[in-house]
Amino acid sequence: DRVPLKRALISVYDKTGLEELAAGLHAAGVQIVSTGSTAQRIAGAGVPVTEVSEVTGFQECLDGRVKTLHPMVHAGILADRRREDHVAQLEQMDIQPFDLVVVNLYPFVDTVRSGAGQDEVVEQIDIGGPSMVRAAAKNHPSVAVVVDPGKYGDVVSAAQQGGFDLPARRRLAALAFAHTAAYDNAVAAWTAAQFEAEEEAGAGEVNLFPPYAGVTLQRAQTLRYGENPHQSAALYVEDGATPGIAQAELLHGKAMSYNNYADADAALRAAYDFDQPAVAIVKHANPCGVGVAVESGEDAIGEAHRKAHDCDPVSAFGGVIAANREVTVGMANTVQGIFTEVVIAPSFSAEALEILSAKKNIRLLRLPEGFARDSVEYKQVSGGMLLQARDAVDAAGDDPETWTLAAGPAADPETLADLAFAWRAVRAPKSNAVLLASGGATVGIGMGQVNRLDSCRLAVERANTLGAASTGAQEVTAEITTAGGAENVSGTGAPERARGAVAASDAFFPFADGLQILIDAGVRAVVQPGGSVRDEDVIAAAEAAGVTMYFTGARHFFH
Ligand code: 93A
Repeated sequence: DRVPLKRALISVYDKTGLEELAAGLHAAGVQIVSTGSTAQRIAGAGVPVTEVSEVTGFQECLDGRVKTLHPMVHAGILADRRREDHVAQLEQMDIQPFDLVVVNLYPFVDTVRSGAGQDEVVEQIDIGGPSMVRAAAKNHPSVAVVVDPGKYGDVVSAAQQGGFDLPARRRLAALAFAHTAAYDNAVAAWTAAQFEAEEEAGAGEVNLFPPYAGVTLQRAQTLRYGENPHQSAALYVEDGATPGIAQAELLHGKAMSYNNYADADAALRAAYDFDQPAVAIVKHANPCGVGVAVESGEDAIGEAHRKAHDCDPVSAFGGVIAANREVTVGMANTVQGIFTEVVIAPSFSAEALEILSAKKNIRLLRLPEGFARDSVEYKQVSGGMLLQARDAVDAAGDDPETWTLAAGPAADPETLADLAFAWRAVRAPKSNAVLLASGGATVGIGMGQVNRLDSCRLAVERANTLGAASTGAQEVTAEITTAGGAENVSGTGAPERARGAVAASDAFFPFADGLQILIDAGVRAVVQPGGSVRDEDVIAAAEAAGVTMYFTGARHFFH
């Protein structure tokens, strides 16, 4: 059931690997027909090629809008060679069949993402390309279709070996249909978005062009199981997406689990909010410690890690650690003494990699080149999905220079630096989030509570019961974990770290009671959005205690 490759039609926007493909096909005796700049490139490589206009007897026209849309091309692709009547008709009309179609499409999605105007985007809606791809995919009993330059090696091998067999042609056809479907989905989504933007004045500002539209999702990995062992799960990657955790490379350790991926992504969210060397340790999608280096020495990232760890050594047991700088020997030496699930970072020094690789159960993950967060976030809801522009610490009000002093004396530079740190860090824990910080480190995080009062209590309690009698606390953790549970355990002899710390709240205090808990615990300065109807009560409580309080005017819920 192989169809020998005698005549190929090649029309590609992305010219990657084109010369090698053409040379390989030619050497295997395949005749090549091609369009404008594709043909030029092939001829330039010294490979004989026939212009498609020679085949159609018709010049490309309308600035290339009509190049291959012609019966000499489409009958050549669509004739079912198993049918005598089709073969006879081709002969009658003097049309030669194609056995291979290699096409990739105009870069529609990339053009949208580049911020191009409507006319420019419209010009990038490929019509002739998808027509050839769909025709060839439909006629896969007679024709092989290739849309992915990554497959050119297979094409040349097939040409040398008498063509693709039927199962291979069927697989190629399925990929081709998925490709044109995703492409048209992107075109439809963009067209609708233009329409909506024009209807709702001002809505055009945020381009919510769905990141999944026009993107072919490929199954990259079957995961052992999902959030729980009875759930099946897989990792999919987006072709051409901003490189992220899905493209990270596992340098050491067992395969990543579903929860590892989710937690590592949450840790990256926290660590990459900072310009300085920063580390975040995550458990169950929430940070249990965030630290930044104040000194810019050789082991700055090690300093950031130690600070993050000392926030809550109990919870850091079995944690997922993200660093926004190369992992150094200093950091590796500390981490190797702590049971850790995953370390993810842009790189690892050779020695750090050696030290950490000695541990069998740790997973070491290197971020891809050009790692960045997607500009749009999406979340499944039953029956659909929610889309939003990504939250970042770039809202009006996030810059401390724009904060309003609402109560107490203005902060000295050191306090202000701690407040700025706390404000960045409080974006990472799930709402309601209240976070205590000191010296570039979190010292108590209250998160995920259904009221802000409980988040305040939790932050204070953690600051005062966990932490940096840190070796002691680690020993306690190890004992308890062997006994079967590490949660809700107090370290012994921990210092009262709430006293003198600063606090940040991800949204305003609806009443003065939450703030009062922080004040009673000795917190010296607070930053919060402000904007509650009871702001006056909240301000009065801060004033009465002589506590500094800034309003940002921005909030950072994270659900
Ligand atoms: O403008 S089109 O929609 N009209 C066509 O007839 C047509 N034929 C091929 N676009 C068309 N193509 C596309 O041109 C292909 O999908 C490919 O992306 C590109 C290759 O053109 P060139 O060889 O001139 O670079």
